[in-house]
Amino acid sequence: MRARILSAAAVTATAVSIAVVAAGGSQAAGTTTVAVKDFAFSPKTVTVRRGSTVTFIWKGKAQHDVTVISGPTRFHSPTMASGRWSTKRLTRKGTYRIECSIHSMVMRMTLKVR
Ligand SMILES: [Cu+2]
Repeated sequence: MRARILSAAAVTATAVSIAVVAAGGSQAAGTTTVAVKDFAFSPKTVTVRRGSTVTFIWKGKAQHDVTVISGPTRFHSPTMASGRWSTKRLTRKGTYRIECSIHSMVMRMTLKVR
């Protein structure tokens, strides 16, 4: 009886950890979202599978952009104060260093494609 209770707890724990991964949006192929706040990207590090896209969602009031400063390919968004912008499908593996070019001292993030 005790073993059955423990195993139910283990199943619950597994379900919770899957939900956490989904909320973090760090692993699944498909679309991952990143918040563009005043003045930080959130999360600061994102890992996606090759072929995924990343959608940036503006949450603050200031103008920001999304600019790759180093990585396998370069891309950048328009400068925006609201709305969302998505990358194309990320087909090249590697580490992309991203910043908001307006607030590059503080707004930086790392996108890993693997
Ligand atoms: Cu900015």
